[in-house]
Amino acid sequence: MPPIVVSTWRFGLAANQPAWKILKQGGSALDAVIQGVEVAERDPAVKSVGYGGYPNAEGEVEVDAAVVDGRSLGYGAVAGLKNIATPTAVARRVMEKTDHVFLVGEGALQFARTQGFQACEMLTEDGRKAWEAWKNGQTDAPADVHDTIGMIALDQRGNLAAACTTSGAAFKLPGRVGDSPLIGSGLYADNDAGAAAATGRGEEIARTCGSYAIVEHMRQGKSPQAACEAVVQHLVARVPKAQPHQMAYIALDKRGNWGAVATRSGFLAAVTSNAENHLCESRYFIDRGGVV
Ligand code: SD4
Repeated sequence: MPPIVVSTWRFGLAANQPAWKILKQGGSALDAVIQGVEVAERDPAVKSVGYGGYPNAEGEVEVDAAVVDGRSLGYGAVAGLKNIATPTAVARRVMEKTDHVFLVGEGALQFARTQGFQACEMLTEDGRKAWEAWKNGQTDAPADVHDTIGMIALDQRGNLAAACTTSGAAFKLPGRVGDSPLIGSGLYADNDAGAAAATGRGEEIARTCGSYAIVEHMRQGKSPQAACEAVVQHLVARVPKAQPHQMAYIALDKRGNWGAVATRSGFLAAVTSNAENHLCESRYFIDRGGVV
């Protein structure tokens, strides 16, 4: 099977590179997506993922992440995790080393420490300045900072996997969790059908279980592109509050065809395979009153 990796936003292209190296060498889709998203998690310039993400209303960075293994429908997730720069790797340990699928807050941190993850300060100088400006009323919370990375991959054995990792909404209420770590909303993967991941305002995305719905549409025979379109159309029809916001999905079927659709213009999917290594602006809805 020719491998392929697809991820969200401009920085997805750099994140795809270690993932692609693993896939090209015959490694697993699961290893690929976890190594891939770690690039964004460790990058302080990415303000909505991992280290350097914008903090919550109390000035603490809380991150959420999940993985889904399409071979077994294995799922692991963490949310409200503080002081760990690589939450997706912790989510994998939850999946592989515990009898559970989801750990939150202090329990997730304790588990990460027992697994050997180093605790670190996640708030950078830039993050602190942005938080202080917001707290002092000098700026509004950025309504649409879109930096969450979702990554989906197909390996040479035909296995699919998905990862999704975020620091969530800037200056959120402590404890707030969006769609990203929720199976079926932020991500999904099933070797028998396909994989999908989401980015954008989790309060709206979480309502329609869109990643699961996309995979089910592909199972019924829709292309990844048609599956994403159906789900974004359903989202904006059923959740009118979604309309002003940028929300996007990426999808991959079990043969390596991919698709991407967003509610608004400007969404970029990063695609890396033998044939492609580039950013693609996805088709979008709303801005021009329909499918564009
Ligand atoms: C969240 N979906 O926590 C994430 C944020 C995001 O682009 O994707 N921003 O709601």
